Amino acid sequence: MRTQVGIIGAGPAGLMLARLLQLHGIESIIVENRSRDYIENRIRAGLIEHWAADLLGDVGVGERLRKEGMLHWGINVGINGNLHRIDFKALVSKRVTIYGQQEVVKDLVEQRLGNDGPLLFEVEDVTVHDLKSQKPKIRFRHDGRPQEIDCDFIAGCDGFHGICRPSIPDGVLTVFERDYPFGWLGILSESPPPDHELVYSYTDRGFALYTMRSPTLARLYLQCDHDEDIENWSDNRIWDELHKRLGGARALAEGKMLQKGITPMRSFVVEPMQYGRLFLAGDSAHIVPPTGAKGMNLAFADVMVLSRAFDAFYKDKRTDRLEHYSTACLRRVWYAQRFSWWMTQIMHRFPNESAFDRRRQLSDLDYLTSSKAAATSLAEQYVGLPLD
Ligand code: FAS
Ligand code: PHB
Repeated sequence: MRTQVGIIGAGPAGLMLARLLQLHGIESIIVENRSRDYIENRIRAGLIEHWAADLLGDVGVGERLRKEGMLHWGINVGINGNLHRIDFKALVSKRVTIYGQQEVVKDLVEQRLGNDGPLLFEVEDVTVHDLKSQKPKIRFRHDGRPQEIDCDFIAGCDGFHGICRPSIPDGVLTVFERDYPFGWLGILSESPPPDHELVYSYTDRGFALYTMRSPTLARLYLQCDHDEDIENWSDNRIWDELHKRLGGARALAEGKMLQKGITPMRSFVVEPMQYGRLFLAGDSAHIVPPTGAKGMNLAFADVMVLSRAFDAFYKDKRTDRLEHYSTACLRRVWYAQRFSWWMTQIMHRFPNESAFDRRRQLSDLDYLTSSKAAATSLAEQYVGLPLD
């Protein structure tokens, strides 16, 4: 097979890149090692920044988002049961949209297959080759048969555990990382969320986040130990802790738990985000703790930069944007890293924190919820900084 851009991974990054390239008249083939059913039911992010929701509309996959997505013009920050609302409309005239990542994936897959865009599911043994040549290759097995795609470029959109980043020779990439001494125990429950907007709750018992997928489907998270075993958490114990960490600020309805799991918390960035004709985008190049809800949005920002660079190459034979790809992306990546780290350290209890740090953290929360300037800073970053 031959194409202009070979894309590895059908997550938000890979699918959005393929759509943007299609709109620029650039060919691509997506190879994905999971089934369609698996990727369309994988529960992950749920919050879409202002510009990213507009982008989904602009590329023609905004219809269901407009009908089913929930526009939020603010969030609540709870401090031991006292809720303080951060009013995005008043502070930055922008909103966020609550719409499950798997719904975004479903819409993009439907658009792709609906337009006969090549998308191969359940491929195996994917490898990349000749990355420093003018004709890099993707090799894999599909339906048991060895296959090869000749490309001009390869986009590594295969997530944190993919094969693209590890395919770059040792010594080329610089890794920046931080692990956090806790994780998030997340549940999906057939019950109404405690508030029509998100509640980020700091309590002496630890952090909790009360979000949703619909007015009758709550998505709830609890800070837990990083090496926690989900077996130790019965449904009753989870509900009991979720009530306690709401601190009576709102009533919390219980319901049937449809899914529960633990997500580790890490900050991770590799520089540069390219090697020869291999370009990394999304989680394959960077991971943020979900506290700032930046994961999926950063993936979209990367492929906006990458698709424009490919367009400049094919339309005007320009290579400057391709050469500048990493630098262009990394400024926003580090903004998101800083914001996600800051949201994480201000909202969570850290084991072995000093008495000084405890007081400083409470003062940080007090300043955030009583200073218009501090609230505006959070708001502008939370709704999504404008794309350069
Ligand atoms: P993805 O990981 O989404 O997609 C990569 C794709 O590549 C996958 O479909 C994978 O199957 C495929 N792939 C992997 N290896 C391959 C190979 N060798 N060959 C072919 N295909 C391959 N963000 C938030 O903002 N809020 C959240 O609540 C949140 N929850 C999360 C929970 C979990 C468990 C995880 C892992 C992430 C979560 N995130 C959350 C972050 C998440 O939204 C990511 O940022 C987002 O999925 C990144 O999109 P992609 O870069 O496309 O990577
Ligand atoms: C979610 O809805 O899953 C969600 C929202 C905000 C976050 C993290 C997760 O910060």
